[in-house]
Amino acid sequence: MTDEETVAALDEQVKRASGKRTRRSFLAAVVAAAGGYGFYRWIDRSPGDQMIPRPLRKGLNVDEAMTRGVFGERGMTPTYPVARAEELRVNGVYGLKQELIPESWRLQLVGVAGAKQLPQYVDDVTAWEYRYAAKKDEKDSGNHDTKVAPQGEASDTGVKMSPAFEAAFAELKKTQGKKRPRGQEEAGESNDTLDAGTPGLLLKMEDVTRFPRQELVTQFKCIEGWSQIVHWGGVRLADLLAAYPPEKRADGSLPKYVYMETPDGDYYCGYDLKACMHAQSLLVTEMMGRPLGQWHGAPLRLHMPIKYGYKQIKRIGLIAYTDMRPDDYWTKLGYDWYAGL
Ligand SMILES: Nc1nc2c(c(=O)[nH]1)N[C@H]1C(S)=C(S)[C@@H](COP(=O)(O)O)O[C@H]1N2
Ligand SMILES: [Mo]
Repeated sequence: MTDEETVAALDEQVKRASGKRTRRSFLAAVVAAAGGYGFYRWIDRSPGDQMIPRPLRKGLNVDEAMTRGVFGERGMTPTYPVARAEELRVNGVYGLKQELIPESWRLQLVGVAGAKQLPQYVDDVTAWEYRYAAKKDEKDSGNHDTKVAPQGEASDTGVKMSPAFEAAFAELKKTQGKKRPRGQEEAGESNDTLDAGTPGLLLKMEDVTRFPRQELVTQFKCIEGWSQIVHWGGVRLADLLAAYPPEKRADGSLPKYVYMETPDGDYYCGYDLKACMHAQSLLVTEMMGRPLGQWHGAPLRLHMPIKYGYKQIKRIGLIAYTDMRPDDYWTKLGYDWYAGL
């Protein structure tokens, strides 16, 4: 999509906010998808590498260029009957290790056009204080096994520390007040953590769930090699972004990226704006017909079936538009940023 097309898509999403998707638009999508697939097969069967448009080859690996060039983040993921859906395992709990008090949740939105005129505007979104339940059990603190949901917080107490570390930690706590330092996991702090004093919106859950409710039964794929069919419920990320569109740059174009992170900044993901505008990219509040559980990312997580699981951030605290390719937890540790399927 060009920037103009993305703007048009955002406009289109606003018009559709009534929730009425016409049969014709669905048909057009089917025809477009089928056409895309035919074209893909044609390229697939073609000899040599000449079929890949030259600009796409630059700096990109062939797989990514093919997917981007042919589908342009628009290809639709297959969907399944609800009966085939199963309980999703819990995998990866970075950013979830403290138990968030649901009432203290807000969605920070940064880079929105005309934000100052909106009732949810605040001068400093980073000043919002997420509250966490008191620790119940310290015995699993420091457990970084991503397969196991920890019992308590990875805490600053109950862990044996060297005197030198203890002194350094005490110093850190003094400078940071009572706030837990951000980026407590292997990949460390994000390069895109907001500076104090960043203005933006603080949305409540009702600002998110006011969009047409969507259900989707799709395959969730983790790069570790497993996949599961899951029943999701929520709203389209595109609907939220269309309602709070990004500020345009000086030349009238839109920022290319979206950045998200957990309230504690321990887990973070970067996306192309186009991937976020995909009709199957969902802000999830329900799984398997029930409210989303803590370990699956309550109160709000992302499901983006055109990407691997590691892009499907749980417990979203911040969504920010940005011009520069945002930092990404697993990319920092060597995984592909694009992560397309
Ligand atoms: N906050 C957060 N989100 C996350 C992760 C994580 O560790 N923390 N792991 C990712 C990975 S690698 C996967 S496979 C999925 C797993 O989602 P699930 O636990 O609901 O199955 O969450 C993704 N989102
Ligand atoms: Mo994963």
